[in-house]
Amino acid sequence: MMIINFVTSNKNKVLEAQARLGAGFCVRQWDVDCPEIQADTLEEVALASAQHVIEKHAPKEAFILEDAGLFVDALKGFPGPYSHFVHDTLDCKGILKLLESANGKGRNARFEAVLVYTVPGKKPALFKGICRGKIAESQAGKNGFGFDPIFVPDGESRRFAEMKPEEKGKYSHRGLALGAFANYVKSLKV
Ligand code: ITT
Repeated sequence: MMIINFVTSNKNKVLEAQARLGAGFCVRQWDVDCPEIQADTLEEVALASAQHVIEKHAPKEAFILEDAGLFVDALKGFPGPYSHFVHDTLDCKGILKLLESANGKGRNARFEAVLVYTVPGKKPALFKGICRGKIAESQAGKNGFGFDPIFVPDGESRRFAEMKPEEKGKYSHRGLALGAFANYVKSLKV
């Protein structure tokens, strides 16, 4: 069993990671103070956060952390790396309002996640996951977090918030990044 320290303030991310990685991994939340810088790409934000954790806490164990965001086509990729702030301010309702006159392809969007894996003394490794889909016309569902009540992944008719963590992980940006990470750590062991 491999222990994974996940630096995040978000319990849902830990739940999703455990559901996606399964029994061979034990995901532990490490909720250390980690200010999120504002930058134009998820990669920059995630790497800066990892660097902050290393400098401030000098961890002796490996850890992962992740930065994610929702990119709406009709809004030219907004809110993207600003998703946390926009969720706190506009919330799902605000995104629906911005898309009021959009239909068909105009509601296309994607979630992206960049996961950083840091082993003490080594260069960080990055894994990216992209999940395409669309913004629903209304909110529904109680599961998940953030923009899950308004996002329908391609190939599904349900929103993320209407799925169990295991189901969401099959499609999600986080699930895809975690899958690539799991393959990487497994490949190091053989
Ligand atoms: P961290 O402590 O891990 O940073 P966070 O909730 O701030 O937790 P992010 O900065 O990675 O997470 O994500 C920014 C926002 O993007 C987040 O607040 C959500 O509103 C949204 N988001 C990211 N992943 C999501 C997902 O899987 N489902 C719904 N919304 C998501």
